[in-house]
Amino acid sequence: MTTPAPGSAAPADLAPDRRACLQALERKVLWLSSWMIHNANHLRPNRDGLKVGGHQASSASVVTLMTALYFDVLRPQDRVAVKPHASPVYHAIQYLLGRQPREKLEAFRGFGGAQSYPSRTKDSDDVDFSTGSVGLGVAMTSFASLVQDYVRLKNLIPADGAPGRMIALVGDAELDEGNIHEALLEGWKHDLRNLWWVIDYNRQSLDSVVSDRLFNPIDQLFRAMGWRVVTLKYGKRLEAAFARPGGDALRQWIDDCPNSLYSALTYRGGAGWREHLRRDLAGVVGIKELLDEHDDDALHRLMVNLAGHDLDSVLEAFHGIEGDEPVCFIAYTIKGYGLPFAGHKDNHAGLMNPEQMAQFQSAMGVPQGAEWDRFAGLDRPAAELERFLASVPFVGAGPRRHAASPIAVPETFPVPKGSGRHDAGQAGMRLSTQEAFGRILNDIARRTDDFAARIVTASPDVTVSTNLGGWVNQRGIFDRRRREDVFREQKVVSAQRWSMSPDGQHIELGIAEHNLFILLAALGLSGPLFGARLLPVGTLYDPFVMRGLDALNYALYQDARFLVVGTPSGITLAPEGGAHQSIATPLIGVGLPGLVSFEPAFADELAAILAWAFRHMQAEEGGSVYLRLSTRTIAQPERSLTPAMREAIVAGGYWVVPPGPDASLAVAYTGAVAPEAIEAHRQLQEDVPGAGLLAVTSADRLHAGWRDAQRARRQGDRAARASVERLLGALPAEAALVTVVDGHPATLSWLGAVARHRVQALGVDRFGQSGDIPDLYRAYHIDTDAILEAAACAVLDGV
Ligand SMILES: Cc1ncc(C[n+]2csc(CCOP(=O)(O)OP(=O)(O)O)c2C)c(N)n1
Ligand SMILES: [Mg+2]
Repeated sequence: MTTPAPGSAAPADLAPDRRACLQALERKVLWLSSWMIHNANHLRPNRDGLKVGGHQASSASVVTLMTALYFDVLRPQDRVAVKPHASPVYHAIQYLLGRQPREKLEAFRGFGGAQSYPSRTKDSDDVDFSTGSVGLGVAMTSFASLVQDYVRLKNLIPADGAPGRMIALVGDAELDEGNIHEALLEGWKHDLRNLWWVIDYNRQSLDSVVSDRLFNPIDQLFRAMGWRVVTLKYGKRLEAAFARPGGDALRQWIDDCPNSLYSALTYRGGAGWREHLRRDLAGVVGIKELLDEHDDDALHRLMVNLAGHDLDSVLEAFHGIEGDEPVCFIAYTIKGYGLPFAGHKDNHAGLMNPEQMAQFQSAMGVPQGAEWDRFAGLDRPAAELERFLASVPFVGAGPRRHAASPIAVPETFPVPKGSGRHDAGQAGMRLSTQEAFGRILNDIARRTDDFAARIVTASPDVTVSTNLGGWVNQRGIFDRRRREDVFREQKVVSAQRWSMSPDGQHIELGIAEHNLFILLAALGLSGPLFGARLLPVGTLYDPFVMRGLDALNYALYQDARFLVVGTPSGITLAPEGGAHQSIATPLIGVGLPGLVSFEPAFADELAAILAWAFRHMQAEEGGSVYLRLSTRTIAQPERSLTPAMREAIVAGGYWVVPPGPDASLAVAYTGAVAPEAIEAHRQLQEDVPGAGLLAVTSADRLHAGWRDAQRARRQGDRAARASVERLLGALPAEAALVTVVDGHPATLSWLGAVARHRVQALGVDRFGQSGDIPDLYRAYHIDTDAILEAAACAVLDGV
C-alpha cells in the first residue's frame, strides 16, 4: 500500500488565526487537565481518605503534542493510543470538542466519571485504545495497523477511503517494557504501514530521571527496524538563539547537559540557568549579551524551549511526513512543563497544592468560578474558538466508531470422527480435543460462505503443533505481498503448504505470546475500529497463556472479541515435562471477566461449543471464549447430541449418568481425565448403587450461572435457579462429590457449596514433571485409583 498518509497540509497553509486558536487551546488544555486533577483531589468530598491522584506533570508533558494532533493533524480515520497518565489531557480535549460533558470531568477518577486511564469501554468520549498497563497500548497500534491492512487488502471495507494512521503517544520510560520490543520486531516482519509512535521524551520515569543519551539507542533501535526517526529537540526560540554569536556553544552546552542537571535547573528557574551558563560559558563571545538581554523569567523560558512544547515545531514535524512508512518521533519535552514542579525528579505523582493552584489560575487568567469555562482567560474571542473547533478535521465526519453487521454462523458443525483402534471395553473411536478442533477448522476452511471468509487465525509459532495446519493449507498465510512456498516450488515434500498473499487468512507470528494477544485484541476490535467484523481464532500452548496474561487481560478490558485455544494443557501432555504443563489456567478462565472458558472432553462437545462461541463473540452482551484442549486421544462416545444436550454442554455440564434417588456419591470431571472418571464410576457401581457421573464442560459457565442466580434471588426473583443448581439438586443432600480435573482443584471444589455436598477435590497443585499419563496421573492423584480412594473416603468415612 503506497497511499500517502492523509491530510498532510503544509504548516504554511495554517492561517494565522488558526495558529492563534491552537495556541489558545493548548493553554486551555493545560489548564483543564491540571484543574480536573486538582478538583478531584482538593475540591470533591473525600469519603475514604484515599489519595485520589492523577498526573499533572505527565499530562503537562504532552499538552502541545496532543493539541497539535487532535485539533489539527488527526483525521477521523486515525486511531490513537494515549499514554495512560495523560488521560486528563485526552478528556480535556474531548470536552473542548464538545464530546465530553463537564460532569465527567468534574467526576474524573470518581465513579461514573472520566476514567483515570483512557478506557474504550468505560469512557464515553470515543477512546480508540484503552491504556493503563504501560507498553500495551503502544503495541496495540502496531497490530491495529496490521489489521487495517488485512481488512483493506481483502476489500472488506471500502477501498476509496484513505487509510488511518495508528498513533501511539508513548512515555519514554514505557520503552522499557519488553512487549514493545516484541511488537517492534514482529512489526518489522510484517512491514507495517501508517504507524506513528510519538515518544514524549521528558527523560523522567516514575521514580527518577532516565539514563543520559537514551535517545541514541532509541534512535538506532527504530532505524534498525526500518522506521523513520524524526527528532524534535529544540524549539524555534532556542534555534534562533543558536543562530546568534555564541549560539553553537550554547547548543553544545545543552546537548552535553546531563538529564538530571537539565531537570534540576528547569525546576530552579532563571537564576540557576544564569549561574551555570555564566560559569561554564565564560568568555564565549555573545553569551554575556544573551544573558544580559534576558531577565530570569525570559532566560528560563528560552532554556526550556524544547521542540515538544513548541507548537510550530510540532506541527512542522507532523505535517512534514509524507508516505506511509512507520515513523518514530522523539519529542523532547519537560515533565510538568508550565507547572511549578516542572523538571522536579519527584513530580510524577506530584500535585499542585491549593496555593500553587491559585497562582497558576491567576497566571492563566481564569477568573474564580470560571474554572470549567471552555474559553475563559484565552486571548481569542469565544466565537472564533467555537468556529475553529467546529472546523477541526478529526471530528468532522461524525461518529468514528463503526457498526459492523454480524456474520451468520452455522447452526452446528459436523462432529469429526475418531480414528485408530477401539479400546477394549470402551466404545467408539479415539480422538483428542485438539485434533477435533483442527478437523472442525479444516471443514470450515472448505466452506465458501462469509463465515469462513471472516475467520482469521493466528498463532505464535505453534500453528502446526496446535493443529491449525489443515486450515492454513487451505486458506493460506496473510502477507501484504504474494510469496510462493519455496519448499513446495522446490518439490520438497511437506504436509504444510505455506504460501503467503493478501488473501491469506492466517497470521503467523513469532514466538512472543504477548503479540498473539495484542493481535487478537486488534483483530477482535476490527468491527468498531475499521468497520469490518472478523472472527479471530488464536492458538497457543496452554501454559504460555501465563506469558501473555497481561496482554490477554488488556484485550478483554477493551471488549475485543476472539476465540483463544490453549492446547495442549495440563500434566496430560505428559512427556513434555513440568515447564510445559499448565496448572492454573482453568482458574484464569474462571477469573477473567469478558472471557468464557470451556474444557470439553469429547469432539461432539467441542463442536457444540464452537458453534456457540462464534455467536457469543458477536453478541451485544457477549465476549471472548477460551478453550482448554488436550492432545490425549480418548474413546469417543457413540451418541448423537440432541439440541437439549448441546444446550447443556454450552451451559457448562450434564449428567452422563444421573444419580439415583438414594445415591450417596457423584463423580464430577472436566476435560482429559474423562476416561479415569468414567472408569472409576463404572467400578463404583457395585458398591455405590445409583452413583452419578457429571461432565463439567465449563466450570466458568456453571459458576457464573450460580452467581447470577444468587444475585437474582437477592434482588427478589425467588424462583431464579442456575443450571448447576438444577444439576446438583438431583443429588441427595447427604451424598458426597468427588471432583477431578487436570488443573487446580479449586476449579471444581466450589461445586460442593452449591447444594451443600461434601467434596473431595482432586486436581494438580504442584508443578508437574516428565512421565507418561499413567505415572503422572498416579503421582498427582487424578487417576482412577485416586478417584476410588476419594470416593471411599467420602462414602465410608463421611468426610
Ligand atoms: C506495566 C506497568 N507498570 C508500572 C506502571 C506504573 N507506572 C505508571 S507511569 C510509570 C512511569 C512512566 O514513565 P514515562 O513512561 O516516562 O511517562 P511520563 O510520566 O514521564 O510521561 C509507571 C512506572 C504501569 N502503569 N504499568
Ligand atoms: Mg517520561
